[in-house]
Amino acid sequence: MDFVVVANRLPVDLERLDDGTERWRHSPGGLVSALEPFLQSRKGAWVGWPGVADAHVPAFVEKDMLLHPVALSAAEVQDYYEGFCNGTLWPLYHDAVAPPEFHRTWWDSYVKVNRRFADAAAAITAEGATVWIQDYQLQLVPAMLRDQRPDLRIGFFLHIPFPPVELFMRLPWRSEIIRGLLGADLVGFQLADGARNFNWLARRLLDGEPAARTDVGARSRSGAIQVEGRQVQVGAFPISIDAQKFDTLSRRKDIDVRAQQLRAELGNPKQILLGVDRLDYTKGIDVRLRALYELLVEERVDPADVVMVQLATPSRERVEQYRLMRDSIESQVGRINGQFSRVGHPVVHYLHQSVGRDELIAFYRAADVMVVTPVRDGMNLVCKEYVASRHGLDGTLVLSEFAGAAAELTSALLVNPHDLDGVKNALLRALTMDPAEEHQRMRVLRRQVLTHDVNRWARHFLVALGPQETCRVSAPRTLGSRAEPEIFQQRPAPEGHDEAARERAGST
Ligand code: GDG
Repeated sequence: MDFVVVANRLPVDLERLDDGTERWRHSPGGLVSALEPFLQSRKGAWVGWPGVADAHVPAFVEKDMLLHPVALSAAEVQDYYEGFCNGTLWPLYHDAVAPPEFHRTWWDSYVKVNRRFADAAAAITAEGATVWIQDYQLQLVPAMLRDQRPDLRIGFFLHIPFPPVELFMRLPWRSEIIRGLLGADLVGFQLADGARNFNWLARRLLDGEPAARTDVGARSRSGAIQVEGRQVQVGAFPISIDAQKFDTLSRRKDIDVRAQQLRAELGNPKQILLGVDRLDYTKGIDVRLRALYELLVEERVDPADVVMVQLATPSRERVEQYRLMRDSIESQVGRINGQFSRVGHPVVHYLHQSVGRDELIAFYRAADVMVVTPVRDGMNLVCKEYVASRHGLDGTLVLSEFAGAAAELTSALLVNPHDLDGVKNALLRALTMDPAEEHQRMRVLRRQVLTHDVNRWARHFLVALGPQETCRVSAPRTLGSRAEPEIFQQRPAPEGHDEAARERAGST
């Protein structure tokens, strides 16, 4: 294999049914949504855990990808996955919005499992090949892999925020993590802030080791670090979605019919607010429910006119913090419905389940206002999916400033999720927005999303990773009628505000 992705999860989950049989199911989540289309086109391999303990499954081919399962024992699921990944790193990297726990047994398991992933990747990768390691679960793999296979070109991308320096410094194993990441040739972050934090920490934590020196580039977006005679590139690569696919699907007649049907099933309210998230405490589901509750209490929103749909995909259900959060959100939903619903007409429709892709797009089509209020989010793909599904230019996006996507989607109604009055005002503004303003904002948002898709993200990353990738990446695709010329270069081009700024200035 000359191109290998290494991620905690495979793009399919193994399911064990009650009758003892097993089957594979496509797994939802940002990482899979982002990478799968790209990897399929490269016919590469994907190394990952199948999602259940003690599954010793041989490699197999699925949708043109070689899937290579890595087994985890039940104890490793507890200590590595639920423990160090989701009880230590996830909250710490999301601004410690929940208290991170530090346990040495969890760390030991993290080291052991990272080594297993590195061994698996080393075994199936061809001489001089490219390996792309994904996310916070595998931060030690770059250095472990380099030790075994110095011939490889190794990239690492972090999907979640890289925390401010003073938070990262709490981690007892901070130097080990930085050294693990520096095994890569390219370390990518969603935003320039993450890249800057990492640059600073690498300099600080490896100080005294003469081999490490950082040269922060002239542009703040990226820099390079010298480690043991190698150069490690550091940069920001904001991830995106397969925007063209969402645009095409959202125009399909059957999806449109289903969207109308959904509206009717919801009682044909004047307006529908929509939230779509993994049920996670970082996503701010509680924030939007509290805002809606207060607006109803203050009679600024009429429960006869407005319905909120919250799709909450089950997530990490064995982790205590997630169980507590679920109880709290469900009690908020119960309170709103108990106080403001009529028989047969709940104000909040809450689905703790995953829906199919077409159904999800039908919800995006049906919703007048998309509410995305995370207290911290690396990027957030849902808001981009909503925008890509609104070809009629109607619909309003309320978006947290603390989602990575806010740096690009500046024409959304941006809110601080900690400012409840601000969120309430933004919801009201969205519900009462004049159609001309709605269209103008959506036009700018769509231009950004349709010209900055996941293919572009992957291409930019791989071109920055190595010149040999330049000739292998797929040709630029035409996106919509106003496609942007694609520029191959070593460093990512400045993204984000430019497109929106030009549009506002009326120069495109
Ligand atoms: C991490 C980072 C970053 C959700 N419910 C259903 C469903 N989904 C899909 C959405 C979207 C994905 O899951 C969620 O992506 P997000 O980006 O919103 O969030 P995370 O899972 O936390 O992803 C995040 C991302 O990685 C990529 O780098 O943006 O910041 O936390 O694609 O559509 N899909 C279906 N049914 C559902 O019920 N079919």
